[in-house]
Amino acid sequence: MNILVTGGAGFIGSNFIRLLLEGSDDVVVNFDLLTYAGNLGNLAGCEDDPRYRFIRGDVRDRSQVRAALTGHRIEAVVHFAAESHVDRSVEGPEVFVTTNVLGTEILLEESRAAGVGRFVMVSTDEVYGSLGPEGAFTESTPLAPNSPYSASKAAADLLCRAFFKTFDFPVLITRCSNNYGPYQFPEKLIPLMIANALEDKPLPVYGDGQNVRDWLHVRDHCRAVDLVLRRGTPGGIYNIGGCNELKNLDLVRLLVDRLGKSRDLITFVSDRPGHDRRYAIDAGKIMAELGWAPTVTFAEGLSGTIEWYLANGAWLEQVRSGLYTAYYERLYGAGGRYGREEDRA
Ligand code: NAD
Ligand code: TDX
Repeated sequence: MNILVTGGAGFIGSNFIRLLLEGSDDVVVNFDLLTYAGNLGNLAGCEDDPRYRFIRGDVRDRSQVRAALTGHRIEAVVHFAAESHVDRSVEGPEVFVTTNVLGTEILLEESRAAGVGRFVMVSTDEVYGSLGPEGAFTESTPLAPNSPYSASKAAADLLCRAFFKTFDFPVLITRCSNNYGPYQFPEKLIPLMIANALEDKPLPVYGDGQNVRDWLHVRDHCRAVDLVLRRGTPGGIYNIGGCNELKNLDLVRLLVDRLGKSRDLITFVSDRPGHDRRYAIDAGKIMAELGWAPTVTFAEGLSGTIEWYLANGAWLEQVRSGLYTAYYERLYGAGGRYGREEDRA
């Protein structure tokens, strides 16, 4: 197959491209705008593979999307490209609407016109909103997004559903829980805490630190997306999760201990506005229908991830330079949304 992967220079997209190049005969076209989150360094070593091509393009640009689809005779699309960070969507929602909603709509229309035979929408569990202490999201849980990020993902997810219902366009939707692993941008919880701890910088825990996330290794997410791409039922929605719930504070303590740092680095800061309390995924459908199950235990996945960040200081240095520094200061510096209470006083 000729597969267009959007957002392939990001965290999950680059791990997915590596999986495809290692385990299939497919031709892979990576279509990515290279925003602050996109980095061709994430694909180091793939450039020389004759089955891999890169196009710098914007999913909001219809002519670029059309040229990529027709120029490479694309048969399947896996759509990862998005603005993906909740805190940034609190700072500035607009780009989340243009990229995540309009970009998805353009990609759907052009893919349909180009006769694409499979279209995987990489959605998220955040479209379901927040859970109380019991229960888990199933594919029929009503959508109730709480952040501009999750609202934009829900809009994109529903547009995909509409293209299936209205045009019989073969869309497949995945809704996964929190990923971790190599190449994750250090604005997200796990790499941010590792990077700060290595420099003995404060570890900002939002609110009371009791919010719960369900963590899945990125490799297992990618395996699930690959299965849905090849064997999923068109129009189907597939939840993906790790059955691995952790409170943020427990996770941060675990990281600090593994890194041999002091727990005194942990700093409670203001809560994230609209902060979802708990996510938990019922992944029974993909397990029963496609035979998927997580393979990486959290203990081995977290150790491997810590080792990866320790061994890739140059990568960390590079992605944290420039614009990221300004973002970090704006949010976490004195007077910022997540600045320390004592700095604010
Ligand atoms: P990421 O922010 O690391 O990567 C996003 C990529 O999209 C970047 O390479 C960026 O350059 C590219 N991009 C952004 N705007 C673009 C545009 N207009 N045109 C083309 N490319 C553009 O994100 P990620 O964590 O790898 O997430 C990938 C996808 O998976 C997203 O759709 C996200 O909503 C979804 N998801 C993520 C998680 C998670 O835990 N990270 C969980 C479930 C679902
Ligand atoms: O500095 C921090 N302190 C903190 O307490 C950061 C960055 C986060 N947190 C908390 C907020 C969340 O409860 O940690 C938890 C995880 O935060 P993020 O890493 O920002 O992830 P989350 O908001 O849960 O969203 C992620 O999972 C679903 C991805 O970023 C999304 O793209 C995906 O859809």
